[in-house]
Amino acid sequence: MAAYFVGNKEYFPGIGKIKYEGKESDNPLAFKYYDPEQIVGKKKMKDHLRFAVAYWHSFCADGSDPFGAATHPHPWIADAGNPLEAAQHKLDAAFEFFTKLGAEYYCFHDRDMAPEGDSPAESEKILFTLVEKAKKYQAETGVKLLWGTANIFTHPRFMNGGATNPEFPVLTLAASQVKTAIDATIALGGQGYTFWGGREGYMSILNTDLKREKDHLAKFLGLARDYARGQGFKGAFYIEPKPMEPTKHQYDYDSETVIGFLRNYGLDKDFRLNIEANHAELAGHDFVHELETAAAEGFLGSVDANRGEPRNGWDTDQFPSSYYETALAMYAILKAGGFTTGGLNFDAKIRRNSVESTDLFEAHIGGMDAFAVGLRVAQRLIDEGPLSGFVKNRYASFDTAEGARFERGELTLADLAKLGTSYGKAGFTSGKQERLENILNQYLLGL
Ligand code: XLS
Ligand code: CA
Ligand code: CA
Repeated sequence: MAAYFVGNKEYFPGIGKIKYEGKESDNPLAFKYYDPEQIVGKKKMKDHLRFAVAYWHSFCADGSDPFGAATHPHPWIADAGNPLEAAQHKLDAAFEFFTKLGAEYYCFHDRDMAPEGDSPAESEKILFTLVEKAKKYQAETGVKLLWGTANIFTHPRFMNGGATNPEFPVLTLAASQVKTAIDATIALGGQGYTFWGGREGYMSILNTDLKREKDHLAKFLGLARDYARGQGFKGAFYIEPKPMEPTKHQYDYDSETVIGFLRNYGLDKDFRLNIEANHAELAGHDFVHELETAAAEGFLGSVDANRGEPRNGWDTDQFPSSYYETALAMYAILKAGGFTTGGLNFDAKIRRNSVESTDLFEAHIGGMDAFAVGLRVAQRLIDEGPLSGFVKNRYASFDTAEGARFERGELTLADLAKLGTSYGKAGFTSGKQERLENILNQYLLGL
């Protein structure tokens, strides 16, 4: 992929294509571990990791927070005469960034790419002006769309929800946005379509018919799927769990909850999960717990690669930097067979005080290096099996004889009880947690 800038202006001047220079390099604008062409296991690093840049954080977020004004004055907005022109320049900047960084994928919401018009029809027209341009840039650069989505949470009309809004007219407006965003995703050859229900939950149970809202959500998701399939969409649908924020309670709380919900409403054939590290933390789980829970039931689809701040109770969306976390995450992903339609989307933003244009590059470089390290450690763990061997052995008593009969469903509770009287003293086998943690540390440092 050649570094490319489109339009007339270079938005990241002085920065060329980011290269792999290896771990001895002290160049902040080079990869130390992410070597896209390097083979790990049976695939190239880039094909394992399938990195995506999040349009909303990298090109729309302006550094503002509830206590302070914007700190990231984007040149692609400053040099535009109107919102449509700004959106076009933003697209130019985005493709310049993707290609210089060497990320092969991106993800976007409808409203990230294009401003809203005065009516749904006008909004659709504006979005498609940008989609046509994005399609051309994709063809020229080889960058692909990992997934698209609709923002049905920012506009004030969605203050009481989108698909779960108590007012039917609002639900129809949400539907018109989702339909158009699906059309845009299909037009761009998107490999997935994501639903994150930021306002699909409630603030107060006193004004909420929880059962009705969940039924509406399920119906809405089913209709969206039917529409997309009818239009020939072959990709994956993702639900992205998050327990709260901006609602007090979000229906898509965590992996386990979403899997139950999908099965309950017969949506489990088409929908998979998009797991975000920061959301896992907000749900009181480890990132790897959410991944393993999804993988155990065949629901692991894609990942929003970021991190939270354990001492803050909100969604800080920081760039991933912990090798420990990325190694465990990649271990879970590789064990599940790796990504098919999914990938690692950096749903992460640079800090409010990261105000130099190189900061956005350094943030992504660090995240990509962190996952490259995680991948290599995970592949070694798989090849050499120090953890899986232990785990397998731990359950060995279910592999043969009566244990195996229990797993096959051939024993009754009375059978088990009878066996129980014959075993005598059992259960005093070490879990060896400390040894396994030591082994993991050895592997982490063994690069
Ligand atoms: C917000 C979510 C959101 C989704 C896409 O917390 O992470 O950005 O990923 O709508
Ligand atoms: Ca996310
Ligand atoms: Ca988040």
